[in-house]
Amino acid sequence: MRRCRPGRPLPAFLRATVIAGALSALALAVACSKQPGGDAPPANKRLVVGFSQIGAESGWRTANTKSIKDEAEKRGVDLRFSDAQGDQENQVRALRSFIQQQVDVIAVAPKTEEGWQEVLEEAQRAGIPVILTDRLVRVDDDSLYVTFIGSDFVEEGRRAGQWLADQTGGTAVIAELQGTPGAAPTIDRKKGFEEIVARHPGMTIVKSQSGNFERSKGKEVCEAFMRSPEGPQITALYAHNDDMALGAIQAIAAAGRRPGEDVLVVSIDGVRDAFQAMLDGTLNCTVECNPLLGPQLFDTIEAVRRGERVPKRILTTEGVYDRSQVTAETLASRQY
Ligand code: GYE
Repeated sequence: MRRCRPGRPLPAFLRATVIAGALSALALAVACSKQPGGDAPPANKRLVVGFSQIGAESGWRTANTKSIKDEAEKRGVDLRFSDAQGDQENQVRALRSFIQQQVDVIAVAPKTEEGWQEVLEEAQRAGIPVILTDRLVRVDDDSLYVTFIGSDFVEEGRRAGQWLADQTGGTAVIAELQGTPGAAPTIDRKKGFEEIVARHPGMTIVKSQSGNFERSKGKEVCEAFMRSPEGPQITALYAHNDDMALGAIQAIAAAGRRPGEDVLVVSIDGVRDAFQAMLDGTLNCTVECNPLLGPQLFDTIEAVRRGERVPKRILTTEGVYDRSQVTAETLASRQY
């Protein structure tokens, strides 16, 4: 269990179960090994992994980077880490550089879904397996990547919507802060949430705009929501991540409304600051999305290097936290 500290029992609702989504396992051994005949590499050769990260836009991302770096160090992996500073073109350049360096495996957290076909083909031609972590891409041929390790973002959106429907008896005037345009979690979290809204005629989304997964942008966009003609009617804010919700909470308060009371706030991630806000009473609910993907990522990379088959989709399961469940102890036990 990745989030349970050894020797320290946690409440049942904190115990996250990591499940390997046993979906269609593809024969990956051939694509995943540069050895003739698919033989595993010599055991004493240090594994070289190139990892392209999106940037540092949120608390989630910072925790994700740390998890991956820590795990690489623990396992003695030579990690070539590249921070794209929020620019997908830098990610494509990083992948090309990893190909040139002939790394053993490439891992990437792709900023948006589109724009990966060509560079993934280049990696495939070079015989370098690519693992998608955190976010999915849209490509013509899914043999261009070995597996996708990450959360079910549609389900997260549904969970946020369901929480709001339950809380309000299906009546809410909603403002939505979307994540980065074109990013898998933005598209999917919107979709899942809208599915639930569509089932409740009393729930309407009156505002929806991107806050780019950033706290400052979330605040700025929410200020505009509050100033708009619909502003005074808004009774709920749904943010695609905690950071934007935390920015929005400031904007709601500045507009003279009580966040958590006059305007219910629900978001996704479950970072420590969100738990603090739930304790303070300004955030109502966070849907967990676990960033601690390092152990799972390197387990998968090592399996690929051994020539083993891995599932095409590796899923993490996560919980939903309502502020009524949150205590100082819950906050203290959060690892991110
Ligand atoms: O929710 C957000 C981050 O891709 C799941 O990206 C990730 C999202 C996460 O910046 O906080």
